[in-house]
Amino acid sequence: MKYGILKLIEENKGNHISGESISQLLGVSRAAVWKYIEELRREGYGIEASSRKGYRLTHTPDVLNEYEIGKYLKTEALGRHIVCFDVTESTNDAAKRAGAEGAPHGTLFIAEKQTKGRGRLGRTWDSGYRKGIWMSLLLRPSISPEDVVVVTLAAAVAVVLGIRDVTGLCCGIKWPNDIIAEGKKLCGILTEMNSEMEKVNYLVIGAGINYSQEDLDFPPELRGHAVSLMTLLANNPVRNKTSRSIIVAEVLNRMEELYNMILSGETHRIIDLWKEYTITLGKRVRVISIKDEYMGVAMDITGRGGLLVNLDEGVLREFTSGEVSIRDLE
Ligand code: BT5
Repeated sequence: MKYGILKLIEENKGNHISGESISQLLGVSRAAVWKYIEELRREGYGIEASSRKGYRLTHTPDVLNEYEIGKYLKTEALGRHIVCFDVTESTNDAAKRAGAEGAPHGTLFIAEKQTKGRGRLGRTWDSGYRKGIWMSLLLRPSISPEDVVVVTLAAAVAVVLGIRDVTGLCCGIKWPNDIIAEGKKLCGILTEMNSEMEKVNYLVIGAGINYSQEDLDFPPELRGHAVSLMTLLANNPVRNKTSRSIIVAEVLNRMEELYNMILSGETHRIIDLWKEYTITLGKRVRVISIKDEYMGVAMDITGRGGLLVNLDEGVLREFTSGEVSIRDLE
């Protein structure tokens, strides 16, 4: 109801709409309309109220909610249920809990701040209040567990394409799924799954996209290594037309296209797109696996998303997990 009222006010584009009209159109009391307007103002919407003329929208804040994201969504399933938190520990944890409780395929969990944002292997993900897009998507794909890595690759491609669609900015993908711009990390992706031997019960794809941090907003150890979208768009007029909601929606729009390709057996198209945007292939890399460290040249990505490296000792080896550092970026 709250966003129904907002929609009516917004549709009047700069004109006033009376409380009476809203209450008649939506079938709620005028007192209720007033209460919802107050809630919207607390969320940051500028709504002017005049006793004679009614309400007028004067400012839309950069908040993440189902209404703002929904304006730009073209999907059928992804993001059609959205759970928004002001503060939560980790949206991946929220998505996993909901996954276990039967939440529908495509549900999006998104937070203004995470207090325990996670990276891979227990690392932390810095997730400051309203500074980024901290989101997790719950998927229920009918694929086998070994194909999950392709969904992760698709998520990286979706972030790159979504950002490019909105801003024109071209980012690169560092294997397996870091999004890099100007040599710094703009986004990280954490995929977690609940599966049986043959079957995935649900998959959670978490993405953290830095949006408005200045260098000093990052903890000291990340400065110079992390970057935000607004920093990348400094002096670019697109900056003022971009919002976190648009980016979220466009990433989901792209993700649904790619996800449908996977379901229809076209995983090679995901791999091809991933290769088009990667900055890893053809570079000298150091691969750090759980046990060892290797040096070589990254040659290719395999059909199941592994990285094929021509090691210095002359052997070709596939890595399916591990850390890669690209010598040129070090
Ligand atoms: C990742 O891990 O890059 C996956 C990050 C996923 C974060 C999202 S946010 C929504 C969802 N909910 C969660 O709890 N997580 C997901 P990894 O490859 O392990 O990289 C982690 C490393 O990136 C850290 O050890 C830092 O060095 C660095 N890092 C931490 N915060 C960062 C940030 N905001 N921007 C850039 N780098 C960061």
